[in-house]
Amino acid sequence: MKKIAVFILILLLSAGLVWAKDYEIQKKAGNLSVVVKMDRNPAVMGENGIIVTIKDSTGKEVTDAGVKAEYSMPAMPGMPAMNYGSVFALEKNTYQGKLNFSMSGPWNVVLKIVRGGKTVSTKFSVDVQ
Ligand SMILES: [Cu+2]
Repeated sequence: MKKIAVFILILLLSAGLVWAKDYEIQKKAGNLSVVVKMDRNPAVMGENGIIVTIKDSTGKEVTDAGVKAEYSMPAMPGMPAMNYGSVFALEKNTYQGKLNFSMSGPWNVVLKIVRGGKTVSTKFSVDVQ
């Protein structure tokens, strides 16, 4: 009986590992579709890799944009507001950057996409562990 219980426990644990997903969200910025992936889930203090895929309204990948993130944590007791920026680099049809979180807690991320002189943006929040 004990062996079966241990076996089921191992099964549940390994299934949990398989199911643990990367951080991934889908957003709209203007008429662009944006998929944001982060290499840490949950996000951690220090560097977190972020990969952004952008598609236009016809579903074609956008590779002629300038992409940057502005990320901030609002002021809290004993801590002034913190604001940082990160410029992304185009790599394999995706935009890749790093977010360096200096504190755990909720951060706001604004993704700005500049294309043909027009800027669109989208926001999301990240809970840093
Ligand atoms: Cu803080």
